[in-house]
Amino acid sequence: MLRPQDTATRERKRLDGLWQFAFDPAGEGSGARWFAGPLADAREMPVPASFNDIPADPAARDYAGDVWYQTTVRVPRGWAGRRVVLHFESVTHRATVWAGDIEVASHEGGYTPFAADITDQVRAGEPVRVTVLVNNTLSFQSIPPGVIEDGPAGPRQRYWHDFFNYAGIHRSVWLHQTAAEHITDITVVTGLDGADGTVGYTIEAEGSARTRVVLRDASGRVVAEGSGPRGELRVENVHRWAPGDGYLYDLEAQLVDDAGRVVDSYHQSVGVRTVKVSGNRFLINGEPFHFTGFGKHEDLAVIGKGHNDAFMVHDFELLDWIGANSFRTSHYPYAEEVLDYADRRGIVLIDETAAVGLNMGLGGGIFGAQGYTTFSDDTINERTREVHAQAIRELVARDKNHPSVVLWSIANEPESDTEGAENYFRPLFDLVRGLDPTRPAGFVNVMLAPYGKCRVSQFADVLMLNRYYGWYTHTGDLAAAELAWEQELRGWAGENKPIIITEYGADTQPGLHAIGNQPWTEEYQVEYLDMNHRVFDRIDAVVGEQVWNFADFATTSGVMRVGGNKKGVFTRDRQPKAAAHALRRRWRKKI
Ligand code: GCB
Repeated sequence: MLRPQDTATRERKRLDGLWQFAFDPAGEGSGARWFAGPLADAREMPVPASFNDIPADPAARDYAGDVWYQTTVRVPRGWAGRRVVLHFESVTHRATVWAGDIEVASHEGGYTPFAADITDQVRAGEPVRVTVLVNNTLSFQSIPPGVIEDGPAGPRQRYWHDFFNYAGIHRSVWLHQTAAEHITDITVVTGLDGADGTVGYTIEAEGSARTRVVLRDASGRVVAEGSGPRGELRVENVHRWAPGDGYLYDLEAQLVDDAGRVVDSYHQSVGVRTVKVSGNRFLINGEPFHFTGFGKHEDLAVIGKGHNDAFMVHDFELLDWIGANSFRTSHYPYAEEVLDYADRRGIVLIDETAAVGLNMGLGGGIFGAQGYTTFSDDTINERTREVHAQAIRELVARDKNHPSVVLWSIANEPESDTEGAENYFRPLFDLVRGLDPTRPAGFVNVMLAPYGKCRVSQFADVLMLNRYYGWYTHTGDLAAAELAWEQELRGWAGENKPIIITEYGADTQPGLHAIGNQPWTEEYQVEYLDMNHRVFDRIDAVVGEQVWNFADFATTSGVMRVGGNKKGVFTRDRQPKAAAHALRRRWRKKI
């Protein structure tokens, strides 16, 4: 699905701002037709933002169920005769949308876009009421999963992932218009041929107009042209997209009618680069690449998972400051602004689905409900796998053209040491490979399925490991942790695949100090990271190190969490802990 753009033929209007909002704990709004008029007893709620932390009310924070958002927008006068579309970049976790009294869309999955053609529901120059029913509950058939448990004080939402279940309209909402004949999708695949580059393209469209493409360099000079819905362009002496050098070309796709008029125009940025796994090397443009960076979160005080440009730009400045060349979009697809910005900044991404917490053995009662079997007819089952498959399809469809994305992660820390896991994941790996044969794919392995026990890593091109030796095991004993960690890693290194350590980290309370070996102190976080780095540096197959986490973030409450997860190298408001300076010394030396 193409993101709305302003082009020579298209216009868009952003609907962000304060919307009307109401909780619907009884789930009565649909039956009572709340969409058919102004929401009763509504309060104002910012879009984009999570609703949870906006009211000063613990019940709002922990709310599970239906909530309603509503706004009224005037369709611009000049849009008469045009195709009008309502586009949501993300609504967490599911949504039903009405334009006026008519239901126009529903969508499952909290982190990918969806749209509705509302041409028949609107008139140019007239207002239209837009109502969105948002539901944030997690079940065994949602991605991520969860369960509502009945307790003595009423139902409670539980889940197996270690970040707060923020919900709401998290990203921008657009009204946009195109011609009836319009481009519906663009796919680009780039290659290198000596000093030249190739840009394969496929343009999908509604209607019978001819397709034309023009490729311009960053200065606007035309470097190649083509016609027809698919083809390959050649760029002499190409300026490659590379880590640290986010050079982008602009591919303009046009639909041209019989009279030679351009009826649709869409701009797709293109970074010309290749990605390949060869033995235990991860190659970008044929060169071995070593990932430095973090697992991150979309997580901010007050606005929760709402996208915020100021924090995005600041976070990328901090990545640059610390010498990070990459991050993982743990544990869900991030806002498209972030992907676009990573393209322009030359930051390398591991792009992850929201399949986190498919592991009922994790957490020892700390993160969520216990006593379930992960894969079974009553828990994570075939229906869940179909929801998961759809999440993979929507992720690849959304992000396939980003040069920054070099690796798909189809799940974080699922159960992976059982036959059920093997059967669950085999078709999902087939799916992701079929959708995108140009990028490697993997999943993130958990320490409960160590080397020798994991039955899913056989499907992965790259081994992504999360390990907490010296934190969750061997706590406070870094010497023993170092031995155990090296021993396990040497096993994985025998697989002849690249290994990226996608998580290693220690909770750290900023300002807490001690001479040595005291978990939670700033010194311990530094010593813990140093120990890990000694291990990595001894093992050739390790091609990446991404610390958990970039910044402190919100979680459910629990005895292991002090005001959230404190494994950040930066605090939640982006102040460096001692570890940030230590990482900077290592990563800025260009390992
Ligand atoms: C993990 C998870 C991550 C948690 C982290 C932790 O393995 O992937 O979501 O936040 O551990 O800090 O426990």
